[in-house]
Amino acid sequence: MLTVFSSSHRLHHGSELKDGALTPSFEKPQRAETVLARVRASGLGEVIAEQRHDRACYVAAHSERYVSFLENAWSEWAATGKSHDALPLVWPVRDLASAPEPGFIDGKLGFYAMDAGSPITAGTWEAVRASADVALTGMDQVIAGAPGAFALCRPPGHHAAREYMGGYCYLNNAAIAAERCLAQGAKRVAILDVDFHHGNGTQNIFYDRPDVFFASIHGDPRVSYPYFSGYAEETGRGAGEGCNANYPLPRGTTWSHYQQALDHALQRIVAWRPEFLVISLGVDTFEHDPISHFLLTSENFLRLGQCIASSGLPTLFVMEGGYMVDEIGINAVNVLQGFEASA
Ligand code: SP5
Ligand code: ZN
Repeated sequence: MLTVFSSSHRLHHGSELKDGALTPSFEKPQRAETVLARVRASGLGEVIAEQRHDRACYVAAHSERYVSFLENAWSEWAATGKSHDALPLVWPVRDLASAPEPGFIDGKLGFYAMDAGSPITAGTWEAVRASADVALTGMDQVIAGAPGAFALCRPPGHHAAREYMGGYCYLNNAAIAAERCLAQGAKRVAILDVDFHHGNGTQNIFYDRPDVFFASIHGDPRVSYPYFSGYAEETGRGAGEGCNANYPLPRGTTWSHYQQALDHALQRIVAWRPEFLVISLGVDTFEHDPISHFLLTSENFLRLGQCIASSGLPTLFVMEGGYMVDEIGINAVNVLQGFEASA
């Protein structure tokens, strides 16, 4: 299987507000380097660089003003004399939600963010754009006929909604890849999100769309980030009703229970008859992940890849979360090797 990778991810490394203190982000450059090293050591296949894609490919999944915000945020922040990471400090909650876009960077940061976990640094935009290009380049390979491809994206994307960043995510790489399929002529694309956290951004982007089916298996939002979405009752809206499927699972979930949700999600996807499948591949479901609460083993990730292959669909794997850096490479590549072994 081909892997797409961009060294530009190294330009993004920042801080997050965790347990009330500013600390180095769990989402760090070493994550992608460890996965790349495992891809090479395992002989998975060729590694290629990303191809630059048009800005319109990002705007397909996001609003114009949000992409402009991401492009300009660092320079607007730096113009106020600051050199440390930009993080939001005020948000337009409930009754303030219809406020217009502020004209000053401190207000814009809260307007376009869901949390204080997504810092903007000097190199963030270049890394973010390259990460979306990695997903687009991988998707182009699958559209051209590859049965599978791996987009080794960093930063991740699935918490990024049409108009806000969050959870270490800025552009939604999986959503941008799905939009690419549709722009190239596909009629139906499915996205399956197996990251520990609900893919709220992907759900947001496609919630009223009949041409993209979104399924997510994740920690129950009653007790797990992002807390405000991921309930089973969220099934889509309007023309998109029935095209969104959430599988919230309790803390401590092991493979036997996880696999039941996975089989159900894959059955629904296959029955919906998509032309392509995008996997939001987080491996923070691992038993030793430092910020998550499922108990999958490294061996279980091989099984996960086998189950995905059973759908028989051309599949793009898009890297999302996974914070146990020692094993992130083994676990991510196990999914890909499990897929290849039974594809
Ligand atoms: C892409 C992705 O996986 N994003 C995850 C973002 C999670 N951010 C907040 C996690 C808060 C967990 N609290 C940590 C407590 C550790 N003791
Ligand atoms: Zn996650």
